[in-house]
Amino acid sequence: MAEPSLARLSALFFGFLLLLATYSWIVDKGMVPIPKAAGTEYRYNVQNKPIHMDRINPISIEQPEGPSFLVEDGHLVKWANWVFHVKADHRAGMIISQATVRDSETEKPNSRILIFTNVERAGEPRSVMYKGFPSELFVPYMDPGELWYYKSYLDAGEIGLGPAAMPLVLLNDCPRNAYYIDGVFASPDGKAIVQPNMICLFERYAGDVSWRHSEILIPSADIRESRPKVTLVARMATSVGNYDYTFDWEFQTDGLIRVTVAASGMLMVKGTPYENVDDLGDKQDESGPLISENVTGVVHDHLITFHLDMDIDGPMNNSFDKVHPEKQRVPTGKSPRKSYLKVKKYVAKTEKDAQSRLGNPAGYRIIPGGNAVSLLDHDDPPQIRGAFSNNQIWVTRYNRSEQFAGGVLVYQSHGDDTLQVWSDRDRSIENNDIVLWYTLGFHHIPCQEDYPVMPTVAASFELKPANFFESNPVIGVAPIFEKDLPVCRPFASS
Ligand SMILES: *[C@@H]1O[C@H](CO)[C@@H](O)[C@H](O)[C@H]1NC(C)=O
Ligand SMILES: *[C@@H]1O[C@H](CO)[C@@H](O)[C@H](O)[C@H]1NC(C)=O
Ligand SMILES: *[C@@H]1O[C@H](CO)[C@@H](O)[C@H](O)[C@H]1NC(C)=O
Ligand SMILES: [Cu+2]
Repeated sequence: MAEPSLARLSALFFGFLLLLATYSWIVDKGMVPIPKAAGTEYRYNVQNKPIHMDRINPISIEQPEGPSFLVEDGHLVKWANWVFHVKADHRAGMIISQATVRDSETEKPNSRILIFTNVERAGEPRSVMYKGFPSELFVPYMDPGELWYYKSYLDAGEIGLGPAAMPLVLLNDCPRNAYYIDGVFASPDGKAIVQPNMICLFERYAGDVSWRHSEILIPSADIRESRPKVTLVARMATSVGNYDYTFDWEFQTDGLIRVTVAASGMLMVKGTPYENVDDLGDKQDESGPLISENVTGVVHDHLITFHLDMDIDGPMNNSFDKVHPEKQRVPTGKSPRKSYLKVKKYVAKTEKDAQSRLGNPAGYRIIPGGNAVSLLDHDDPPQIRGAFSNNQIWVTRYNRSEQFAGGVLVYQSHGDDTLQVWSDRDRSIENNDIVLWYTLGFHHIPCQEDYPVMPTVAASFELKPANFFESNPVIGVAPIFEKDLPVCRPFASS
């Protein structure tokens, strides 16, 4: 038997390297029919669609005395009882930071300051959120086939929501009363580039009610109080390839912050030999429904994980409470009632304790809205990289290196620097500087109406004061009267 020579060993070694280097190949699965382009035009100036509905007249809201917000130094926004900082960011698109809300009941001697119109405002600004932004946007496609299995995107880290944000479309992306802010980014050669009109700020009045009460028990008093709900919205829209996402941060005078993500744009589609579901017979197209002739809309998820560094009354001594409403049985004979709901509360001590689907912290509650949890197996490679979507809610100890839920460097990452990994360290989060992470999302099962461009689908969550104020903070706000507004009468009532 010949001794294995060094030459043979090195040949083996380099052969192995060669094997690694050739671990890529071209796959030809035959011809896929290219669908016809008919009916895919969506530009207003080019398409020629018959109009099938009555015209909606141009619409905007009136602000006869101008907007009620101020933008100082290009970024500091002051409106009603809120002050916050807004900036364009390469990776997160838009970051809201240092949000404080003024509370009239925490007034200390000499705390009155002059803001805006030289009118004294009572109370102290109280810290609510140090920093909030979409930290990652995970879009795994559900086609395990050879040509599609790798399609699972981490849009914030791989592409950047900032540079993909084109200028907003005036009057259509934001209403006429909007104020625009430019984004400034570094280009690959290090030069600054300006993205004009990337963020808009506007006051929204959608005809809703902020609070109301009519006194029915004392009819002689004729008490009927109601206030219109006016909010302030900071918005940006990003076009990450085929998809468009609009991000809204909406501030209410009652202390609530609503975050909404709205998805529109184009589906990522796949060619198929089928023109009609009848052609499929007993077969089912594994990857998604037929949405047009020879076009399959591949099923996928959109999961957006927000980094919410809540600093309720300052960075320190924040905790996360989980509040469980639980059904209780009344012991027989104790009451005519048989059951009632009891709220059980417990403080999450460590990071693993706070890995829950729902939770209500003291001070501010997180109120989930439309959401979806990833249904991929935890050991599936895309899910290891997107492991921050394993839970809907996480709470971690503040660490300045842990900003982006998929890790600092996500391009071709293996998932060793995700929120799941950080949370598994199980650090103490009670009475600490903590960060809340919330995942909002959609399972997207395409349908014909999503083609050629899909109508906007939105999901949101709310950060709502809970025992933060002493009482309803908007009681003191004045109602509006006809004399405050320009003459405007509905046609039907004139
Ligand atoms: C769909 O594909 C078939 C081939 O499988 C082709 O004959 C047909 O023309 C295609 N139809 C359209 C509308 O592209
Ligand atoms: C935080 O809590 C500790 C006790 O847990 C207390 O000693 C400290 O004063 C608190 N700090 C603040 C800023 O409230
Ligand atoms: C902060 O985060 C980085 C990255 O996850 C980690 O390496 C480091 O150990 C963390 N520090 C603490 C104190 O947890
Ligand atoms: Cu989708």
